[in-house]
Parts: sequence; structure tokens; C-alpha cells
Amino acid sequence: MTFEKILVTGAGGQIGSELVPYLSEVFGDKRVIPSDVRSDNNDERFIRLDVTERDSVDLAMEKYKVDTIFHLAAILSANGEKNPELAYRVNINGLYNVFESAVKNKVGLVMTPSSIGVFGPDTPKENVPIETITRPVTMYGITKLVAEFLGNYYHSRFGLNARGVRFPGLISYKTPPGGGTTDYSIEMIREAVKGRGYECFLREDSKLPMMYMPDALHSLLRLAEADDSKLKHRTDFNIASFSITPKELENELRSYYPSFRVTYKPDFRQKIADSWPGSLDSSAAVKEWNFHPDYDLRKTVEDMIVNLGGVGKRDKDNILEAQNK
Ligand code: NAD
Ligand code: AKB
Repeated sequence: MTFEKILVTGAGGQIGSELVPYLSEVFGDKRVIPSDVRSDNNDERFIRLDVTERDSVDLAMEKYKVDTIFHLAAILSANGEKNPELAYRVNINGLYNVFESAVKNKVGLVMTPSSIGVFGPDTPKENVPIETITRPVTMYGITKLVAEFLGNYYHSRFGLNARGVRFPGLISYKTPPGGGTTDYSIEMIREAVKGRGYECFLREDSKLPMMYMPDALHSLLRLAEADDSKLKHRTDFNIASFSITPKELENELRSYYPSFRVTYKPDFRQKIADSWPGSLDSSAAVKEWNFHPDYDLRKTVEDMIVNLGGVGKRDKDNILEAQNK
């Protein structure tokens, strides 16, 4: 049985804050239990849960008779380089606790998002397949790669139904991103909408794969519901919608805000971005569970601007009219 009681860990983050309402809409409010180590959450269903505390994880699974987990609690790439010990503890020990407890409590499905962080400087740069050279050079990437292997191990050894996608950089407007390398994209759009300039922490030519949040949410649900007999992969599906450089995003934003300007001042995150590929081969996700993103760069930027309260039409006259108001 799955989707009767769905525990979401890290529910206060960029993905969780949107996944919880999305799952609630699909399966009903009563079936979803949002949890996070941070307790700044007004949802009456919310429980405080630190995934590094094994007893608390066990208790939550037992008490709520959890049958499905979306395990989102993690420390992302840039924050992981600032505090590698914390990244290891949350991303490895936390995941281990979730897997162990899931086996013990006969949980039917554990979704564990992975990341393009599993790739490294030796990985080919374009149209990268799932099986390739994966030698990550960040603590985040190392933990994500271990997570993929652990998920496969728990499946073959204990029959645990662990599944995951390698998300590219996710773009969204509801909750600020949690300290990653692809965060520049969201920051740049927000600053453009506010009518300000932006200082980008990556070089203008740093090409990275990206995806808009609605596509990310659909992909998680689609993989969660996929027929097990069709899956050749489990925890490491490449998925992506479009690839962009900061300069391309700047140019796209200029078609709405002609005076928008970006300066480029790369910091420590440049090294992380340089170790990741520019584009991914998502064909296994297409073949095995029919993954199809809806948003390209243009639609993403348009929707972001509308939802952030900016101008929502590309028509230059409308833009100028709005700016002159
Ligand atoms: P986020 O940083 O926005 O949210 C993570 C949440 O985990 C936070 O709310 C944080 O409070 C919580 N958390 C941290 N330590 C915890 C602990 N010990 N116990 C319980 N909760 C804890 O991250 P996100 O963007 O929502 O990412 C969710 C998952 O998706 C992660 O596994 C991440 O690696 C993956 N992912 C995200 C992106 C992206 O662009 N957002 C891209 C690739 C992969
Ligand atoms: C990050 O930049 O750390 C995340 C990711 C791609 O995993 N957005």
C-alpha cells in the first residue's frame, strides 16, 4: 500500500514547500505529513523531525503508519562546501536513518531526489547519459552519489522501493533556494523584477541544466507512480528541461526589462558549477516512465515574472507602457 500516509522530510525547503500542497491536492490533506528540522511552519499537520535522530525517525514512521516518504531533507552544494561535516551528517546519516526505518516499518516507497551534483570535472559536458564518469568533487555530490548507490542496495538487499531523479537546478518563486550553486538563476530573476541590477556569482558562460518547479513536482509524482516492472533504473534518472548560461538568462530578462544589467563576479561556487555538465540525456526517464517537461526557458521566465508581480507579456509596447506607469 502506498500514498495512504505520506511523510515529507525537509518540507520547509524550496521543493518541500511546493510538494506538500501538490501532494495534498492529489491525495488529500489528511494523507500528507510535512516535517522539517525547522519548526517555522504554520501547517497544522506539521511535525518537527530531525532526520539525523534515528529514534525520532522511527517514532514518526510508527506513530503515523507512514507508507510513503518523500525524503527532501538535505544540505545543498554551496552550503555543503561551507559545512561539509553537516552535509555528511544530514545527507548520509539522515538518509541511512530513513532507509533503515523504512525497512523496519515496511514503508512501500521512498523517494530520494538526487542531483547533477553527482557528476564531476571528468564527466563529459554535453548530453550526459546516466551511466558515465561520476567523480564528484563536492561533499554534496559525494553524498548524493552514495545516496543513489544506497537506494539501489536497499532495493536489492531488502526489497525497499527506493526511487529518485537527478534534479538539475530548480527555478521557483515560492520559497528561496537553500544554498545551492544554481541559485543564481532565481536571484537574477527576482532582482530583475524588482527593477534592480544583479551581481552574479558565476561566470557569464557557465552553462547548466535547469528545470521549472511545476515540471519537477510532476516528475516526482510520475516516477513515484511508475510501474515497477518498467523500471530498469531506480535512483539515478537524469531529467532536465533546458540548459542556460547566466548571460542567456540575462538576455531573456532584458526582453522584459531592457535596462536590466548583470555584473559577473565569480566566487567559490564557480568551481562547483565548472564540475557539473551543461546538458543531460533524459531518455531513460522518457522511456521508463514517460517524463515530459512543459516549461522551456521562455515559459519559465514568463511565469516567474508574472508570479513575482512583474510584467507578464513579451510585447515590447506593453513592457514600456508598464515601465512608464
Ligand atoms: P532546501 O535546502 O530548500 O530544503 C531542505 C530542507 O531540509 C530545509 O527546509 C531544511 O530545514 C531541511 N533540513 C536540513 N537538515 C535537516 C535535518 N537534519 N532534518 C530534517 N530536515 C532538515 O532543499 P531543496 O531544494 O528543497 O532540495 C530537496 C532535495 O532535492 C534535496 O535532496 C536536494 O539535494 C535535491 N535537489 C534540489 C535541487 C534544487 O535545485 N532545489 C536540485 C537537485 C537536487
Ligand atoms: C545546487 O545547486 O546545489 C542544487 C542542485 C543542482 O543540486 N540546486
